[in-house]
Amino acid sequence: MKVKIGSSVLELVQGDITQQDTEAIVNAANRTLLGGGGVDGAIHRAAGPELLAECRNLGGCDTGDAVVTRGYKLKAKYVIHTVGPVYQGPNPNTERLLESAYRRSLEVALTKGVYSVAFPAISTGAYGYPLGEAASVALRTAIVFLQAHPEIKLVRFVLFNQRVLEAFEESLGRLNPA
Ligand code: AR6
Repeated sequence: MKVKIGSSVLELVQGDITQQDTEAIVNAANRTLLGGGGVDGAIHRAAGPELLAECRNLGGCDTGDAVVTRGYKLKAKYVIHTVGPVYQGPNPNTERLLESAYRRSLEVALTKGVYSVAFPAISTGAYGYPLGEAASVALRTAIVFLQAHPEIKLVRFVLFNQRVLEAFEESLGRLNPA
């Protein structure tokens, strides 16, 4: 599924984020930036040990913030590491932090002149954010950002399985961006 936001494209695909050829991919990391399971583990395995070596020098990342490293063995030139919130029930602060993780990732992409970014569904695995709600925050934030920053030409959400893809498709259908 693909929609135009101004002159940019927002795309939903099922797949593995480590295989993406966008200029940057986003990692759903934890505050230590020292690796973990899920998408974080997959990205570190695919990028090779130099990624962890660079992350060690960054001194961590706050929840809702993002930092950038090189992509090493990945096709993507950069990895943008962001930290989503752990879900603890419906709470405007949790939602604000998830929104911030997406927005800060895109702001960091702009600082590197990146024009294409692939995201996983941040916080929807180990961090337990309900899929439908996470999809709506993710898509709303990306759409608002693309409307303000046409320099980013492509935002691709890479959803790991059919269930996550369908949640994002339903949410995008409801948002119905012009
Ligand atoms: N490509 C795309 N999506 C993936 C991949 C992949 N290769 N692997 C998993 N997913 P999670 P979180 C999906 O748990 O909830 C880590 O240990 C998965 O199906 O990776 O933000 C970190 O170090 C789910 O929809 O991230 C943190 O400690 C989504 O990615 C913690 O987990 C996010 O699941 C972060 O938890």
